[in-house]
Amino acid sequence: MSLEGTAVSIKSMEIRGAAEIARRAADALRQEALEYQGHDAKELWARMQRGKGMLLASRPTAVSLWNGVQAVFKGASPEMGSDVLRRTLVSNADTFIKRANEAVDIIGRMGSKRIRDGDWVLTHCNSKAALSVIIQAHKEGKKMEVFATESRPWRQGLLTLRDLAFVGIEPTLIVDSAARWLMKDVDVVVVGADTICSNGALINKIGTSQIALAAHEARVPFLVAAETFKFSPKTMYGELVEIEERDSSEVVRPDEVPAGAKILNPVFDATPPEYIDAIITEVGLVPPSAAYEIIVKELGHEFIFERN
Ligand code: RUB
Repeated sequence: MSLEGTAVSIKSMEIRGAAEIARRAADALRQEALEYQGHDAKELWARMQRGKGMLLASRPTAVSLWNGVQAVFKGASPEMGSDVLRRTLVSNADTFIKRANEAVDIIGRMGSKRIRDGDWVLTHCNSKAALSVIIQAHKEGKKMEVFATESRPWRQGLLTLRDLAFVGIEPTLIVDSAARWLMKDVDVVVVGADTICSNGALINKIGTSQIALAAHEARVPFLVAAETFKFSPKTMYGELVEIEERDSSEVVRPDEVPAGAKILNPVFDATPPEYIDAIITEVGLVPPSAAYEIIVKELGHEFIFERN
């Protein structure tokens, strides 16, 4: 797929999920570098910067996209000459994609220890990292009742049902508004992350914060499965995370809306750190209060100060 095609597919959500958009963006930049036939480093650089801009403009909320794109450019500059520049970009993209894939498996193995035989597990939306935890527990022979929220309006819950059924788990779908009703019987909630802020707040699919609140009230552990590239260096400098709003037609058909009525469709929300029991990353299970440290240690200063 071309770089333009990747950006369009991320925007339309044909490619979706915070980790997947980051991997596919890194891969698109890798292809762009490989396809460049010339020997002019400045021309290659300009082309890559244009591609970077296009990808970053596709969806605003998940910092994984920004981190993935920055990772491709790490240590690269037009001064290194076109061949070295191309090799650097390609190798950076390969490393990012490999590590991102490995992280999901590590998170699964670590997180599964928090699930006990017989547990009722609730998940929201469709997070590969969260599902890795549940699927690993299933592989270890733990019997679970797994509940997936529908995740209106896009209904990612149906993807979750498919992913779980594929490995032999028989999941149950609930509508989003049934989450608090079910919570009294739930043993653990596991969700993914689009962004984790430096203060430990979680940005994830709309409705996550309501589920976290219900879990907190019912004293049910609320776990977040998140690769370290979901942590946001940008928030260290006080930047607020932009919450994407999508077209109202994702919520209702335009002909269903009476004249004078409006539809609001924010697709992510913020969960305060006090409702999060632990964040399962590929470098360990950490409290939300460790977010600042994760950003500094895992994403590095060079990364943090790259602000464009
Ligand atoms: C997806 C979503 C997921 C996170 C984490 O939203 O909120 O929970 O992206 O997913 P959307 P993963 O469908 O709007 O992209 O663990 O797969 O990165």
